[in-house]
Amino acid sequence: MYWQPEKECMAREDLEQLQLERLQSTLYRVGTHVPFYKKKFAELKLDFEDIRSLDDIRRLPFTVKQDLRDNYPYGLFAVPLRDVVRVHSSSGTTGLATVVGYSRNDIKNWSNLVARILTGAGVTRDDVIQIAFGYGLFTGGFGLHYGAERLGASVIPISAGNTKRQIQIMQDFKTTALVCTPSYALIIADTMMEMGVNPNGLSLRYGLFGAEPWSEAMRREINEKLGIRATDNYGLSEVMGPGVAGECQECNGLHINEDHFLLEVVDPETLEPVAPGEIGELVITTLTKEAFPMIRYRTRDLTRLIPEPCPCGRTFMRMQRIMGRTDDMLIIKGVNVFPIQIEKVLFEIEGTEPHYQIIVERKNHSDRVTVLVEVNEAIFFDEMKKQRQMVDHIKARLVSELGIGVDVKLVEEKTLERFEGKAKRVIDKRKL
Ligand code: DLL
Repeated sequence: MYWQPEKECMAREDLEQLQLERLQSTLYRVGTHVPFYKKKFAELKLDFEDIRSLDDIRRLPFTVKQDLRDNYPYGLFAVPLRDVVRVHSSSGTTGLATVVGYSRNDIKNWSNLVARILTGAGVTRDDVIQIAFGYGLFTGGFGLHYGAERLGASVIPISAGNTKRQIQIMQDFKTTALVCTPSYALIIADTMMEMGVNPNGLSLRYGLFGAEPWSEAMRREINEKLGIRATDNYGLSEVMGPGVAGECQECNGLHINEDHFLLEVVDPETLEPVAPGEIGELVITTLTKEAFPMIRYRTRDLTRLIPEPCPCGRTFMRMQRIMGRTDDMLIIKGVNVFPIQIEKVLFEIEGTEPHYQIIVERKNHSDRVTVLVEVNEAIFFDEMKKQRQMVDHIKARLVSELGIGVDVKLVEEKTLERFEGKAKRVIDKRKL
């Protein structure tokens, strides 16, 4: 099932031609209307008419988060505010917020792109979609909302939080699709158990989760606990919000909406393209955005492209689920570790609860990592010996997955902080 089959199943040749035309008009737009780009192009003695092939994109400069901050609030807008119908903002964990804007046309495209992702996941206009992302400056709530309305589904704009009420509404309103972060989906599942609500008695069938990294093991856990089919979707406010890429029902990589975004994967150190299929940092250029175009935005997200065609019939390239952000990568004794690698191990161990936290400290000039993991009551109150065996077991599994040893501490159920939006998995005390 497709939302816009004429686009989603386009021949590659036609797609590339369309991308090039759209890239050229985007460059014209930013080169004439955005002083920041005008100056950068002039410094590089770059005439946007020199960009004659998609590969020529490598001649263009990168844009980074700091550029958005330096031009706060409206410096990178390519249209006058009069033509902006919506503003969103991402707070980020450090520094000044960044502001992004949308023209009426941008909102229309955004809605269609999100409708594609919903359709790809199996959702139709007959579905009842509960949107448990925050509504507000965060792009998750409104982004999914407009897409779901565009699809013609029945939308419940409940926003994030008040978990018991979420479940009550899910029962009463016969919700068929849940939209939120994967970590919040697990909190909803746990709360259901506490309330004695049997998920099999609900109408829930689909879960569309995104906005944070999650592992395949976490998907299995959510699918089992909620009795649904969970799919992953990706996006970021700097280039639009949700709607950049999403999984089809094959659940094997996220199709990138390539007619609106040009993606590159580069080595974060050298900034050169990686070999096809290799892991690197995702760099995104918007191809249709009017109010807030972005040229070669460095996302800091790590993934790899999957060049093989997908059995679903879409010709849009897939990317593997995001491994993590370069900012969240831990370097322990010289080895690179991502939180979802730790998550994968924890989810596979009998007796652990799907809630964990990773503490990083610097002791005696070297980084020390402690993984806190919740365990069920039976284990927590068991004899010391059994607890020690459990810790040793987890440590051994982590060593074989990560290649290095980390400390493990078992904590009682429900003691780690819960998040209704994006979960914060890593507490880096080196930065405090
Ligand atoms: O999180 C947009 C979004 C909302 C996407 C709802 C999907 C669903 P930001 O708040 O700007 O925007 O955060 C963007 O979140 O650079 C990634 O690091 C991370 N992220 C988003 N989706 C995924 C995902 C929204 N599916 C940042 N898997 C991005 C892993 C994700 N990380």
